[in-house]
Amino acid sequence: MGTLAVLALGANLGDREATLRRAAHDLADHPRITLTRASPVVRSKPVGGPGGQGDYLNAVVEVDTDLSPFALLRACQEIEERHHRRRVQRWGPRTLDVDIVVYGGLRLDEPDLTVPHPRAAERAFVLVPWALMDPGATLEGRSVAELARRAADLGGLGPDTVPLLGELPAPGGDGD
Ligand code: PH2
Ligand code: MG
Ligand code: MG
Repeated sequence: MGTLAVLALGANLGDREATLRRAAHDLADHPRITLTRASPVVRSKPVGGPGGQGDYLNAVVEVDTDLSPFALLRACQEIEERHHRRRVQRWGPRTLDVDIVVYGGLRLDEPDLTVPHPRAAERAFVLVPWALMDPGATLEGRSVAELARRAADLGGLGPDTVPLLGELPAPGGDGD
């Protein structure tokens, strides 16, 4: 048993749903990452960034990993690159974004990585799928579901959700 981390996935270019699904499988296939839960996929209006972007699909997953936060970040970036992420413009359209939302109870503020994610507590496109995945989840002592209800972008979320993954494969390894 390593550390439980929550990762946020977003896509607004290309075959968004297929990309999110493949990214979840890529995470699950990583030798040092076990995918423990996955949220449904929600549709969301873009928050911030240049105008004229397409809608996003967003989801979150929970992983169990013995990677350090920076190694987990690197793994997320490798998966983004595999799905043709190009860093052109801050908050610009992207085929895939994979962000670390929380890493256990760690608080970290480094130039390349801040956890908890500095904007997660106010973004319905992270909070809503997270609360759907884990209704009892908390973020720094606050209910994720309650934060979701208060998020300014809540109205930009579509009412429809689709599953990210079917039943998760039982994690391998040597049991508990
Ligand atoms: N990601 C951003 C900026 N804005 N808006 C939505 N709806 N979904 C996102 O994933 C998203 C965003 C920066 O990473
Ligand atoms: Mg992001
Ligand atoms: Mg990112």
